[in-house]
Amino acid sequence: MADDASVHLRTCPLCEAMCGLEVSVANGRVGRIVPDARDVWSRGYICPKGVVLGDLHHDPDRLRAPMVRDGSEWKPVSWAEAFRVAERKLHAVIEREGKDAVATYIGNPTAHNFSLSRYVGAFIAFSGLTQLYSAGTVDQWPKNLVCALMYGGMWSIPVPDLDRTSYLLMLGANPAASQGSLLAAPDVLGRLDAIRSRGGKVVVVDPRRTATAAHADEWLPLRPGTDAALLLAIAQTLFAEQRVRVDHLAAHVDGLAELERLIAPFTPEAVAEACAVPAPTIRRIARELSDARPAAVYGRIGTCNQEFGTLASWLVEVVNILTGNLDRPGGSMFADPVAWSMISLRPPDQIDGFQLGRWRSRVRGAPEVLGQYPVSCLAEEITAPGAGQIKALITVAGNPVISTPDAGKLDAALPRLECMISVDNYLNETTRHADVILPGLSPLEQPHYDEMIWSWAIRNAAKYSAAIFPPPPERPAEWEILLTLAALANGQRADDISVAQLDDMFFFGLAATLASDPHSRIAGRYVAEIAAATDGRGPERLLDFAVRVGPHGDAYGADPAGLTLARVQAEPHGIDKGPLAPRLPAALQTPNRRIELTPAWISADLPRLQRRLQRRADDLLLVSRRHLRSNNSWMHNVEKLVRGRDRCTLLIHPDDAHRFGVTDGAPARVSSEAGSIVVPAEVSDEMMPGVVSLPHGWGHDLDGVQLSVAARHAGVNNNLLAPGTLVDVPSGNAIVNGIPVQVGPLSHATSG
Ligand SMILES: Nc1nc2c(c(=O)[nH]1)N[C@H]1C(S)=C(S)[C@@H](COP(=O)(O)OP(=O)(O)OC[C@H]3O[C@@H](n4cnc5c(=O)[nH]c(N)nc54)[C@H](O)[C@@H]3O)O[C@H]1N2
Ligand SMILES: Nc1nc2c(c(=O)[nH]1)N[C@H]1C(S)=C(S)[C@@H](COP(=O)(O)OP(=O)(O)OC[C@H]3O[C@@H](n4cnc5c(=O)[nH]c(N)nc54)[C@H](O)[C@@H]3O)O[C@H]1N2
Ligand code: SF4
Ligand SMILES: [Mo]
Repeated sequence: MADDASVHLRTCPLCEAMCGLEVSVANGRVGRIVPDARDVWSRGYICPKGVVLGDLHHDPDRLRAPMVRDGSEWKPVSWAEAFRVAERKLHAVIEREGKDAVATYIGNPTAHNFSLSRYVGAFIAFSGLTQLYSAGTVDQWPKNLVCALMYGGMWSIPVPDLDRTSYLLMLGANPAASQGSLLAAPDVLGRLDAIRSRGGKVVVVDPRRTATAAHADEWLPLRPGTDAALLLAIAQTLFAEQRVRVDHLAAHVDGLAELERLIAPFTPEAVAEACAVPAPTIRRIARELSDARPAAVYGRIGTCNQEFGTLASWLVEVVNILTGNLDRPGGSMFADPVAWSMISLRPPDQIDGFQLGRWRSRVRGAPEVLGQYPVSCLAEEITAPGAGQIKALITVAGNPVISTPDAGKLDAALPRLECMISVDNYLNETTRHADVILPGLSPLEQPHYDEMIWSWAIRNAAKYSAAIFPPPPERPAEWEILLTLAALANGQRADDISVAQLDDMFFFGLAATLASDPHSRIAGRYVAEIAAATDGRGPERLLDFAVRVGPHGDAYGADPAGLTLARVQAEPHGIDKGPLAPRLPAALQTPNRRIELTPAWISADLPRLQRRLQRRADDLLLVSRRHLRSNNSWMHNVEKLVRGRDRCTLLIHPDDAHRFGVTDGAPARVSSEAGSIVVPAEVSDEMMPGVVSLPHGWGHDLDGVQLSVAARHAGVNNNLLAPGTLVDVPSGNAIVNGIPVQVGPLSHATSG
């Protein structure tokens, strides 16, 4: 490995672009990182975050030993000691109150981490803990819900086929910053340019004229929260002008007539004022979409964590279907990843179609959706006394004190827990409340192969990266930490746990599940045969299995020329199996293997949208934004990424700045029903009037946080302004885009 000077190929684990990198190492330290031009997937693409993997690895603030808290003092302890403390604390709660008093919060890096992404499901299944919260309900829950109901899998998410489309309508996404989301594609902007240079068109719908909009033919500003109305009017136009062409989809779709009836009232004229988009523009977009062959509609975070996240996400699919663009090259397609992903399994309790609202949250009575309550319920479930009150919390790679609505309430609630255990690499705004922090390995100390992301990638490819540095002796990988925590939750003693045994249970359980699935490539095979053909443990064994049962795998001998993990490893720049191919009806997992166009759970929300169209427009709405050099809340501790101009600013249109007495560069006060913050204003006509924008992920100046660089670039937390009661009704997803706010100069607000 990495003692003398050496160069290592490595897939960047930081975002969905999955860029191939060349990492130079000398004397145990990471040196230059450059893009791997021969990577079959990213072909030399990179962003400024990829080059700081070494800074993350060597960050003195990154935890390398488990930490136990005593009052406000932290001390590093041995792993055995840390698990014993976790056992004592957790068992005390469970013995007295039962497992319902224990909640788990799963955060975003889970999706990008070799161990966590494969073992968080094992943790949930084996721990028997049912109070599950995640960053998913501030993110893509509406998409998960829509795809579960329409296509039968919560992760059966079609992706716009960027490289072959001739028209892209993109709503609520800014890949110039995010690099693509639920859309894995390196260099999205270059691909947008390519659409245009081959004669196609790109339209960006966003209240902000983003850097992505600069790569589009047309920027369409719209009032936050009204994407669903816009898309309804587009769909209505398609029907009204006899432009509905479901083509090849006709044989797979149920509910077309009902859809036409439901959306009839939503004419362009009926929605134009609420959307702030003129009716003729809406009609024109509908016609362009229907004339362009092929075309794709894509909606992301701005269409999800907003007032009508589910309706908007549903209508993205609906318009793709009505224009005949679902499952068509250049339209919106289902990936078929080289390595089979666990996320394609239906939850065991949802086999016969998804049941929703099976139980309700204790305090506000929110229905569960796909097994979760809105994360904004967490604070009240911790603080409101009574049976079922949450007394223990396990966080896994999450920073909800920054990332979730009503952040101040959660921050105040966490100290009331009797037990908090965090699997996390930093002592930050959330984990400072923990009793025990269990750090994972650095990404460079473990192999990498994305588990979920390939399920919505624009090509079917595969690439494996080996660890660059050996894991320090005695340090468990995160999959071992998760299995240990699961066993602790089940009443086992820390000293008695056999991780290997649990891992075998998990592996053979998965093998048995696929062997009994008539659609799998190992249908009817014996688990013993699979077991005999496999060795190793942990995520690598699972990965070998996933490759072998995948569409190009050897299926354990059924196709001897097929792929195994060893064969993937033999191609360090990756294996490319080409662009996406049509997958209907195989991609469908609905009980009748057909697409449900108008699920009742979703269409029941249309009256709420009707009421919004009647509502008087708010004066000023707050939306969120991302920056290329940030990653949610946790990369502000890298000097190279935070130096330069302050990025945590309130973007405001000059007319609004004038109207509210705010000047460029001066502090402004922003207030909402939930709270009030002070932040420098940045006056810019890139905002549409009536909408202001703040980045999320900032606010690092809290006591006890051990992030020396981030503390000097603290910024403010925009989730102090997001009322936790605001959720998209069908999904329970938080509304953090489109929050009514008041803005004024600091002086006014303080004297008033
Ligand atoms: N206002 C507003 N709020 C938002 C959003 C928004 O657009 N606006 N976006 C939402 C979205 S889309 C998301 S995904 C959420 C994110 O919400 P979270 O997932 O809660 O937040 P992150 O900032 O991603 O926090 C990641 C945590 O994981 C830790 N970590 C990083 N790498 C590793 C690792 O390898 N292993 C372990 N164990 N820990 C690790 C970090 O130290 C940090 O504590 O925020 C949401 N919140
Ligand atoms: N550099 C970087 N990359 C990231 C992340 C990061 O923090 N930094 N986070 C990662 C994560 S967890 C995710 S989920 C993805 C998200 O990836 P994207 O979905 O591309 O997210 P954003 O870049 O926040 O862009 C969202 C856009 O929606 C707009 N918007 C807000 N409200 C509305 C609305 O009501 N309607 C419409 N049409 N638009 C609206 C905003 O102005 C913004 O331009 O990015 C991922 N990649
Ligand atoms: S775009 Fe940047 S952060 Fe994302 S994978 Fe590539 S180098 Fe890493
Ligand atoms: Mo996210």
